[in-house]
Amino acid sequence: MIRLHHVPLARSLRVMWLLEELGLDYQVAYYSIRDGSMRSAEFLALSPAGRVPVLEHQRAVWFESGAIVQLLCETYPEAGLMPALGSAERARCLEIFGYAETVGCLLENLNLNQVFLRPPAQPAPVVVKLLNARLRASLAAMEARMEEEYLLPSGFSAADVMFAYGFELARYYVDLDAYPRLMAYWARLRARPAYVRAKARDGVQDLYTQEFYPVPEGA
Ligand SMILES: N[C@@H](CCC(=O)N[C@@H](CS)C(=O)NCC(=O)O)C(=O)O
Repeated sequence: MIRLHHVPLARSLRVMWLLEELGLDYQVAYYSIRDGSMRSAEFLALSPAGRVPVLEHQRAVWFESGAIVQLLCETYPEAGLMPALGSAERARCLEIFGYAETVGCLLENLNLNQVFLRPPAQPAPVVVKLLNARLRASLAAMEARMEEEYLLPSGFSAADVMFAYGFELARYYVDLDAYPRLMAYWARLRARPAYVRAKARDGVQDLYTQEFYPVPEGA
């Protein structure tokens, strides 16, 4: 039995996409960040910080998207979605796993300021401006390195699943046309049948109510 605990458009989409790439059967338990369902005692027993993703995999329970992605790749090595232990590409792959969360944390902080704060709380314009600049710099660095079709020279891998999720979300905060190589890369990834299947199961997101969140005036 495999069950993914998932919020539409959250980091659990990384795991959903990988499960589809691996061709595994899985159930999905859907949550919302807004309705309190992730603060239930039952969910907190699975996820100490009350976050998604959580993956129940046979008798194991795994949290943290990067760890889950790595564990799945190691459990199903025949899919070849992570380079061999000790190889130079493995090092690059793990760097990208971490980098994906550098981007993920910037997005999370932008979300807190721009999406989740409710009046009378107000976003801090200077903080949003700084987060936005850091996000643009993180993407620009990847744009500069994007020389191959995928992030690893050997081809599509779990590193793409980890990083591309954040690139997809960054569109709410930055103009992605500033990164033409990443845009072409993202178009290749979006066309993958496994990604299309994952999006079909993702569900309807209730996080973003605008197409774009500019840096507030006066920053
Ligand atoms: N580093 C963790 C972060 C997990 C995380 O923050 N998930 C968000 C959704 S993208 C969440 O569950 N947020 C719930 C909340 O903030 O209450 C991972 O990669 O799994």
